[in-house]
Amino acid sequence: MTTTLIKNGTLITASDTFQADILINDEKILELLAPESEVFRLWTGEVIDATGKFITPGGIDPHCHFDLPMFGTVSSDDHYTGHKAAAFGGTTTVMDFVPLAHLPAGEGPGVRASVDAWMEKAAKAAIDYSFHMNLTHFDDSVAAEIPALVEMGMTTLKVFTAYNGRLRLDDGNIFKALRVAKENGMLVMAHCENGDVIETLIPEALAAGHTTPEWHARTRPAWGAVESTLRMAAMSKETGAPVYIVHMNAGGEADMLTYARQRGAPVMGETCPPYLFFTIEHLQRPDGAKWICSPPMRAVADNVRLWDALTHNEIQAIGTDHCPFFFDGTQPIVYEGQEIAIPGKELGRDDFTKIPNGLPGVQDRLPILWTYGVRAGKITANQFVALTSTNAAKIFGLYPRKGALLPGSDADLVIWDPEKKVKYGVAHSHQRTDYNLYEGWELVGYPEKVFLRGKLIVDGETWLGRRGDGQFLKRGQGEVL
Ligand code: DUC
Ligand code: ZN
Ligand code: ZN
Repeated sequence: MTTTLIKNGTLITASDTFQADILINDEKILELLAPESEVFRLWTGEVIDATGKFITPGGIDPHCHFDLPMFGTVSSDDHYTGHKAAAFGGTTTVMDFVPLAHLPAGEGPGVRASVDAWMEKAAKAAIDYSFHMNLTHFDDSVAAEIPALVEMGMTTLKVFTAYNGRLRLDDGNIFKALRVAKENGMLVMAHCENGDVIETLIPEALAAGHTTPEWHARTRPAWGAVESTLRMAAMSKETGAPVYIVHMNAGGEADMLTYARQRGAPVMGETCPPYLFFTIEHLQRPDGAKWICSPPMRAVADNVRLWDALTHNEIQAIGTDHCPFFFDGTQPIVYEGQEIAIPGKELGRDDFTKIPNGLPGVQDRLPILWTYGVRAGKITANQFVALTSTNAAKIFGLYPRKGALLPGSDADLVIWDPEKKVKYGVAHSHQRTDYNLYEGWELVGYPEKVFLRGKLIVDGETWLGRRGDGQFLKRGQGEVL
């Protein structure tokens, strides 16, 4: 049994900021006591002095894609490298999505087989993790396997209103899936774009000779995301099934979310940092492929509206949609002493439809939001904790084990040096790719020590975590916030 005392820190939770000493016993927070309390004055065990430091619960990123095959390649962080990068950025729990395998006829719908295959990939986990199930086809046999997911602790399904003929379910099947989710106490996550409009615009753009990255955004219009968000909210209200809109990118989506919530729809929303900072103009740069993901970057007015929605608590969580690819996957980088190159964005040099969709971000999320959200006065430090940790723990059925600084919670903690200045970028990042979206950005405040269930896994620039130490988290029913 190991016990550690973290003294003199300023604790920041989703609701309060206060001075307290934290006693960690093995994997759990045992006690929070007022500074200089009698018990701790007599303490002879290990002490970490956090004078002048902030302490937050470990970040929870509910939206990642590790080791995901797509576009003839694979997202370049796996369940070890992505977890390690997350930890360096102060995140101690991640969730990623299990693709639903299409098995040959007679071999069942494939839900269990798909989960088993993903469990194997995640055996190298370095932080705690959990899965969502992608519902990319739906019929009675799939519906019959859904209760087994709940037993396995996977209480979330993801549906897509885009990617026709691949990932998309039509509205009728989404409606039926929502009913099944409601019966089983599950949450449905939704990727909202208008698949029919996209599939019309892409061939037209290519036929007109438009092949550059900006056409990725031009063929995936914001209004499609807006109406699809309202469509999902309408089905949520009709069925009573909670819905979580992932990666909200258009300002109008925030309007629709608020409209629906004010009318009692159990719908919640997530945005991701790139949608707060970048626009279609980034796709017009010579290296515009670095910003290609779906849904795409929008306009400054969308950045502004999304920030406003965060300030006013209209959006409940900030995930990353971490799905990195190399910018130039023909050139190796060195990761943990080994050269590695994974085909990436160069696959679409002459055709935007062939550029792998996805961005790095699992490490960047907390430090970028601290400086450019909290220090910039857009969100408070308590909102920062709510949006990046506590709300996700509640929504996804992990609270108060995760996302809290409470006696009995897992001792997942981040000790921040609020004065540390960092010129951020790829050299500072442990994400396994050759670029960073925030290259050269000046940060003030950075995670200094990160604990996973009481174990110090990041100490400054030193990695103390290990492959296989991450635990699969069985989640219960979440809350509608
Ligand atoms: N969007 C991306 O850009 N990549 C992975 C999945 C997604 O929805
Ligand atoms: Zn998506
Ligand atoms: Zn995603």
